[in-house]
Amino acid sequence: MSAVRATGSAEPLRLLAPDGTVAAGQATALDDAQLLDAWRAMLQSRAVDERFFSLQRQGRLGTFSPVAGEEAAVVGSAWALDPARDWVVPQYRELPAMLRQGYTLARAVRYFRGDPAGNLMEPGVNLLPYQISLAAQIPHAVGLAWGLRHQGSDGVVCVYFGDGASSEGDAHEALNLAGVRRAPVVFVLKNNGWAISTPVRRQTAAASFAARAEGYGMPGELVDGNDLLAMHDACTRAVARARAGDGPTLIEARTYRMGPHNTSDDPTRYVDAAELEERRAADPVLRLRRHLTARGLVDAASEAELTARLKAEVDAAVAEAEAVPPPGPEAMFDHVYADAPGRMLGQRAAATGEGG
Ligand SMILES: Cc1ncc(C[n+]2csc(CCOP(=O)(O)OP(=O)(O)O)c2C)c(N)n1
Repeated sequence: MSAVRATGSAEPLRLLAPDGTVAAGQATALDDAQLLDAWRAMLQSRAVDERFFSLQRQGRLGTFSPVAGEEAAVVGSAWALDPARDWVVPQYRELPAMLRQGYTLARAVRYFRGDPAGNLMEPGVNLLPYQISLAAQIPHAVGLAWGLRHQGSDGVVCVYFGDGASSEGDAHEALNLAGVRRAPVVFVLKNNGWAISTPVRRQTAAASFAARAEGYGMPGELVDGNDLLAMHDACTRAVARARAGDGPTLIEARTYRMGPHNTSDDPTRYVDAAELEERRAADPVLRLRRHLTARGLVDAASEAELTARLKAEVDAAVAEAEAVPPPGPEAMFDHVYADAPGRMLGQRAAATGEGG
């Protein structure tokens, strides 16, 4: 593990160079099996992005936000958690972290087909559902973490949010409360350069989001979000601190959204083509491939075989989800209130044609 660095350090923590070499004097905390598992998760994410995009174009899936470009930020952080006791609170671009907690691909497909059952977690899956209302998940994460402490658990909550979400009042309130309560939270702010078409320079006048941590009385760390090893290292230290009762950490993962905001977006209208090309060269999958190849852990044949297997798994999950009958209109009203008010019962009756 690298030494704790000062809050507000101007240069992002980097352990894995773009050419795939590890910085001199740094040991890889992830062993070969863990590295290969992280590699599998990153390739799985690419396979899911590709398949879900095409399903949306065929009208078989609703709006979907691809992860492409952010795999190392998501996988590196999630692999620092213990899914048996730690929780993940996602935004909507962190499916690999959700899957590691025990969420299934078939459930994700159901979610994106508009089935509320896609948000049901099996017992023991320490995960909150996708959150579309920006930053609403951040106070939930702090409350969850604070509650875990009251229950005597040493569990840690890892909450994800974007540079856009960081401008919401909820983000400030949650970070402040976590600092005051020393809640065991790892805040992973994925700065991917964009909030739909708003560039990060219009999101903040500050040089880094990590520097905000000081104002909340917690450590902050700026990390190269395209570096699996650096993300894992920073998050491992943050998890250890939180577990030991030393409170929250804010990690800024500096990464890049290589694709569109979602399936309804056309980034060619606002992303400079030269910038995109440059950032695609820093693709986290390419970087990890170089590293694993040099270590003799993967080659073109093993990658092709793994990719084929992952694609088949995605297809099987799609088939499983599509075999479930779609929910009826009553599903819109379930789980909204314990005791639905009269006007909602009236709407339910009108939607389902059950009179009223
Ligand atoms: C409260 C709220 N306001 C606005 C939106 C519309 N909206 C959806 S995604 C998005 C941008 C979010 O950017 P960021 O948090 O950086 O995450 P990213 O999509 O880049 O991963 C906006 C403005 C929303 N979903 N919720």
